[in-house]
Parts: sequence; structure tokens; C-alpha cells
Amino acid sequence: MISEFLHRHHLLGESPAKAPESPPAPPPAAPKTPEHTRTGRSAEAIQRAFLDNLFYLQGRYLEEAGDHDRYMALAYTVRDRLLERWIRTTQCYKQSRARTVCYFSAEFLLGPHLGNNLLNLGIEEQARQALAALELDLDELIEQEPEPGLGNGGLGRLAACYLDSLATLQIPAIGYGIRYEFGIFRQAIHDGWQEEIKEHWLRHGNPWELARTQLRFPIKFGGQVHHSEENGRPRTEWAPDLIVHGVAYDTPIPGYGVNNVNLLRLWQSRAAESFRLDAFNQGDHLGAVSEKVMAENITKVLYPNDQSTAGKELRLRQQYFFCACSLQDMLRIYQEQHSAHDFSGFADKFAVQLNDTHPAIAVVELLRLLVDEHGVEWESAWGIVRRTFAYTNHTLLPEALETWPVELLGRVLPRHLELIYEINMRFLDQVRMRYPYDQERIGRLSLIDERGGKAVRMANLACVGSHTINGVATLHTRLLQETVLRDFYELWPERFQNKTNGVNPRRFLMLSNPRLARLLTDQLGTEWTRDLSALRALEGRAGEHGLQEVWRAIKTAAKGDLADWLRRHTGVSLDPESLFDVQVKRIHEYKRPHLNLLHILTLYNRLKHRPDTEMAPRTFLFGGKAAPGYAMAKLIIKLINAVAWVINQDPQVNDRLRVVFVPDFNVKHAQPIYAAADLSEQISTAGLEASGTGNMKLSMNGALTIGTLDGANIEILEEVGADNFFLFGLTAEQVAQRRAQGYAPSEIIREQPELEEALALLESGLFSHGDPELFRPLTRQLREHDPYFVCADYAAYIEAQAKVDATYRNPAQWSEMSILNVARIGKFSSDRAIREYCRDIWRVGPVNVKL
Ligand code: 26Q
Repeated sequence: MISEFLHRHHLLGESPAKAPESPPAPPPAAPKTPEHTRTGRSAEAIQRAFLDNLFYLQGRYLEEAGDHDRYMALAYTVRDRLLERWIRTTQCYKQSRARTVCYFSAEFLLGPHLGNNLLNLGIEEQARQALAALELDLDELIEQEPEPGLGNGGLGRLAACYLDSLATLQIPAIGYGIRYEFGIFRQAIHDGWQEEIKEHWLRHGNPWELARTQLRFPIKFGGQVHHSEENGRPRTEWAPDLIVHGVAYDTPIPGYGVNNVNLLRLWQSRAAESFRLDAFNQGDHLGAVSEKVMAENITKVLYPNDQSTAGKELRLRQQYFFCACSLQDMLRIYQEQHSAHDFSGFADKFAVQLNDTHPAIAVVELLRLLVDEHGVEWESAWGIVRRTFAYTNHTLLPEALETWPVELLGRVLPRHLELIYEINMRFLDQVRMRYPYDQERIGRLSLIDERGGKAVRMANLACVGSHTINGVATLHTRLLQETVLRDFYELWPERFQNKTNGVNPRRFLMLSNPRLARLLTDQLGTEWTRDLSALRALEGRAGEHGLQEVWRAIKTAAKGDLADWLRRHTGVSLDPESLFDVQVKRIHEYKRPHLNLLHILTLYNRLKHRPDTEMAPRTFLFGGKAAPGYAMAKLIIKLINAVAWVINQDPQVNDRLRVVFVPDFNVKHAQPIYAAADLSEQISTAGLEASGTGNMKLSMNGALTIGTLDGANIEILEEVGADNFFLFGLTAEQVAQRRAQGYAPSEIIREQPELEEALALLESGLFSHGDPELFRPLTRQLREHDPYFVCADYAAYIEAQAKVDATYRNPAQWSEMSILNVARIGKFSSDRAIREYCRDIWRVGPVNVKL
């Protein structure tokens, strides 16, 4: 059975057919009554639609069309098939009067749509056939799509996984965010250094969105607030000095294998045409034009730093802009369906999830809309707010906790600052009753940090305005309760929950790794695609020789694909038989890519000293972007590339060691990397990675993890078992202890000659054309402060890596462990995570959509 599978799918040879399900079907044949061109799901209807769109939308005959035209024609063909479901979904949701989840996020890192939408609609095979009959290759068209990079990393990608799962679980949901004109920069590597290239992802048009130009809201900025009285009631008027319009752009989010198609609504800023007309007419042309530029700048570009918060005014404007648009949109929907004056049912209609503090200003904005614009009493308005919002925290790094200088917030959002002070006064009155003499605690809980330049603490605002606060992995939630949010936990323990992250198995297994997906379906049926825990059925078979053989063949084939791609894009050639050791993620010191490098340098030194050292040949793959202003992260990228050059050219070692930095790591490039990985590097300093999600994606694709007890690694280890995980390093508690005791890396370096030798090699100039100073900032930091405990974990890491090597040299053992990893990874599906959010936080249920 197994070997039949191998041969049927050409797993041992090259070029696989890609679809995970259904056997090859006959060429397109016209059904009896031809299906509608815009909605039919047969290969025949899809082919007709494709040719129609090619002609009528792209203005091309097949013969003269380029790849881009073909991609667009197919994209429109798929969009048409989404539209009827989308409209039907809106109707069904409206009729059901169900509660709608509104996921507020400054980032949605969706990745390319075409492959995903074909898969979720269940028409991939038909599309493949339709194109094949025209001698076109579906995968080549899928390859054409540019990545819409509207996010930095984990947090943005999590939002995208959650949107897919919400639709798949048939939950009425809207994603609200920003339509950045420029997403995350494209990373190029020149002379080993990262260069940032601006990425105009909309240049060739975006077939996946519909501009709703009629759906626009005015958003105010700056100016003054006037207080007066009207019929004995206080009246507040905000006279802004700038009004910007927010225009809605809608993207359909189809669920997998259901008719539900949910909505992602992103806001773009436009100048309000009439606002400065008077100025323009009075001759202030420049003033009017500069305001237009100012207005349209708001959604121009995504901030590319993922773990630090430079208090930039434009960032605050972005945050407020999208929250204010979204809340006005929700009030409009509410008023269409309910009374226009009674807002007491608002929280029953909507559940808002705040994706970190980036949208936390929404708490104040909803309060303002209710109190100032709809005349709701403070107490009831605040009750509505508190029942509406819930807040997810994604970080423990103190430098990543958002604050806004009071001066800045007051200038951009004067009314909001007043409201924040009022919320704070009422909140602190409560706190004082509970802790009458505890001034320090009151100071820590306050929404305003009064030390130094006053600043508004957005995490405190999010906590006060939410009914539920959650962390993203068990350890992270515990550390939140013990450290950053300790005072809030002591005050309101009942508000805290854990929701361990999950990832979308459709994108990160079915699309990323079609061979493995096909094997799983062949062996287990399709249940696992909707319920990942069904992979457990593989557990008892992990020792089967035949299964292991196919398992290895599938991995080797994926490694071959990646090697081909890398040869074309970087010129480096790799051996698919070597161990693919992968660290792909944003480059940050706390994730410790330099610990990985120290291991590579250690192996290099060993091979140089003892050329006959036995080891499984290894390919070290790195990928990830550094924030443009983060000098140390950029130096680490330079170092990875420099080490790669020296090692890959050195005939004494390059039969056993290869190093590659994959440029421009993004969702699209990630998929084939996940499929090809043998070893997943999850080596952050314990206590610093909130969860990690790449760890889940890699393990889901059969990579074994070498990792610390950090974030979700701990739960992955619990699931797959300690025997199937390479654990090393200090625990979060030990790190905290060592930090408190005063940690001195120099002592450790003295006791670890191989570590000293690796550092000395960096300082030798070998990787810097003889310049011993180039990497000095890095080695100095490691020798003197080592804030991320790289030296402290070095020995344990090297030892764990030796186990990796020994295990890999036993293919049966490695394969068994790999199969067990996949069999036991079900927990980390975003479907499981979303089910928990629905049950414990949002209290929402499914609405089935029938066509
Ligand atoms: C904030 C203010 C100003 C400019 C930028 C930012 C900003 C932008 C993005 C701050 C943080 C981010 C992104 C954070 C992030 O991706 N965190 C990751 O979230 C994942 C999903 O929960 C976790 O798995 C990771 O552990 C966590 O690092």
C-alpha cells in the first residue's frame, strides 16, 4: 500500500502533481446543462470563466497573455465564485441576529490568496484541470501573486489564521484593520547587509478586494474641546483642526469546506474634499494641499518594528483612525438592525477583540461616541464598553509595552485625553477603596505613568476597558499574572485567561506541504483537515518501516524543491540528503540567532581541528527581517551571511556544513521552507517569547524541535513527549534568578574553551576581510553583559545539538519521532484556539450558510 502510494505520486522521482485530495480526474467535459460561467465549479465552467476574464478584464487573447494576465484572470474567476457565498453569508448572519466577533488588529498578514481560496472553495483540482487543458500550470499562476505584507510577523499572521478559522467554524466575524499602501518592506541582501526596499503591493491592482467608496466615515484629529450645558445636561463639542475620511476596502475570507465567507474590512485614509475648501478659496493653496498629504499619509505605510514602540505621532493617528472607522461602522450596522437610540444591546451584538494594545484607543472612542455623540449616560456607556472589549497581550518585553506621551495624545486626540483622565479617576477611586494606603500600587495601576514625562499606559487602558484579558501560551499567561500585569491580576483575577495560539493547518500543511497532506489523507481520510486531532490515528504506526520510508521520501522531495528554489534565487546549491536545520522568524536578539551561529562556529572549529570528525551533513537555513533601526539585529544578518560565504566556499568543511540566509522571508516564501525543515530552532531566552507560532508550523510539517522551555514550546513538548523534542537551557525562573544574582558571562566563557574559540574566531577578522572590529559590538556584548543569556545556555545547546546529530544518523528513529510530532500536534490548530475564544471569551456560536 505504502510503496504503491510512493509510486502513484512519484514521490521518489521528481515533479509531483500538487493537489492533496482526489485522484486525477478526466479532462474537462461539459455537464448536461452547462453551469453558469461566473459560479460554476466544474473544470469546464472555470475554463470558460478564465478565458472570458482574460479577454474582458485583461483585454488579452490566451496566446498573447502574460503570466500576470493569466493570474489576474484566474483570480477574478475565483473571486466570482466567492461573491455569491459572501452575499449569502451577509444575509444569513443578518437574519440570525447572532453576535458578531470584530477582530481589531493593526496587522493582518494574510499571505497570497489564490491557492488558499481555491483550497477553501474546494475547486483546486477543477482549476488545475481547466488550466492544464489550455497547457497552463496552476502552480505557475499561483506563484505570480505578490504577497500583501500587511503585518510584521507573529501577531499579524495570527490574525490571519484566526480569520480563516472563524470562517471555517461558521462564526459571524469581521476583521477590522488598515489598508496600508506599503506593507512590510522587501528585504534584499547586499554585501551581506539587509537593505529595505519599499514594496508597492498594489501596483498591479488587487483582485481580492472591493473598494466600498460609498462606505466612508469622517475621522477628527486635533483642535479643541468645548464644554457647555444644554437643557441642564453637560454638552461636549470637539472642534477638530483636521478631518480625514476613512474608506472601506473589503476582502472576502472563505471558510474551508463551508459556504461561509466572512469579511475583512480595511480602512484607507482620504482627504475630506470639502474641509479646507475655504482655505483653498482664500488662497491658502499650500495649506490645503499639505492637509491633503497629511490625511492620505495616515495609511501610507506599516511601521516595520515588531517589538519596540517609538512614540511616533503618525502611528497613534493610524491606530485611532482605524478604530474610529470600525466603531462608526459597527454603530451603523447596529442602528440598522436595532433602535437608533438604545445602545444597551450593543455588546450583545458585537464582541471586539483587541489584538494587543495597538487598537486600545478604541475603548475610549466607543465611550466617546456613546457619551458625546449619542447622549448615553457615563455609567451605562462604560458598562457597554466593558462588556464589548476583550484584550490579548502578546509580549513580555518591557520595551514593547505601548505608552503615549500625554502631551502628544492631548494634541492629537484632545477629547480622548480628557476621557482617559475621567476613566482613570473613577478607576483609581475604586482601587483606593480596595487598597487605601498603597500609594505605590495605585501609581502602578494608574493609566498615567507619572514618573518622568507623563505617558498614557495603553496596556492599563486595555485592562480597565475589557471584560477578559488573555495571554497566548500557558507560560506567558502565568508570567503576565506574575510580572507585567500582576497588579491587575491581583485586582481582577477572574478577568484573566489563557488562550494558547494556534496556526491554520490548511495554509501551513495542505498548501505548504501537498505531498504530506496527500499522504495523510490517503492514510486517514479527510477528517484531519477540519479536526487536526484526528492525526492521532497515526500514533500507533510511527514505527512502521513502510510508513517511515514514505515519510522520508516526502521530506526529501520537499527539501529538493527548496534546494531548487534556492539555487535559482541565491545561487547556493544544497544537498537534500543533509539535515535541514531551520531558524526562520523576525531577527531579534531575544530569539538568539547568534546562539545558533555559535553552534555553527563550534562545528567549524571542530572540523578544522579534526577533519575526520564524523557528523551528519547539515544545512543551516536562516530567514527573517530586522527592524530597519535595529543595528544589532542587522549586524547579526550581516554575520550570518559572512559566515555562510566563508563556510560554503571552504572545501575542508563544505561537504558537511552549508549555511544559507534566505532573503525576504515572508508568508509566501515560508511555506516551502516549513515543508523542507528537519529541525526547528526555537531557542529564545526562556520567559521572553510570548508563544511563537513558527514552532507549531514547523512541527506540523514533521520537523523536530530543538528548543528552550519558552512560550508554546513547553506545550509542544508536553504534547509530543520529551522523547521527541530536543530540550535544553535555563528555565524562565532560572533566568530571573541569575539576572537577580548578577550574571557574569566572562566566567562561563573562561570555563568553555569552545565558546571562547568561537568568539575569538568572530574577532579574528575571518568573516570581515581582516577587520576585527566589524563584529565587535556583538562579541563585546556577549562577553560583557549578555542580556539574553547566550553564554549561559551555550553548553547545554551544544550538547542538545550533539543529540540531534546522533539521532539524525539513525533514520528509523528520526522518522518515528517526526511521525509522532505530526500525530500529536493537533492542539496547535487555530481551529482549536478559536473554539476556545468563542466559548470562553466571545460567547458566540456558528451560523450555517446554505446556498
Ligand atoms: C507597536 C507600536 C509602534 C510600532 C510597532 C508596534 C508593534 C508592531 C508589531 C509592536 C509589536 C508587534 C508585533 C508583535 C508580535 O508579533 N508578537 C508576537 O506575537 C505572536 C502571536 O501571539 C507570538 O507568538 C510571539 O511570541 C510574539 O512575539
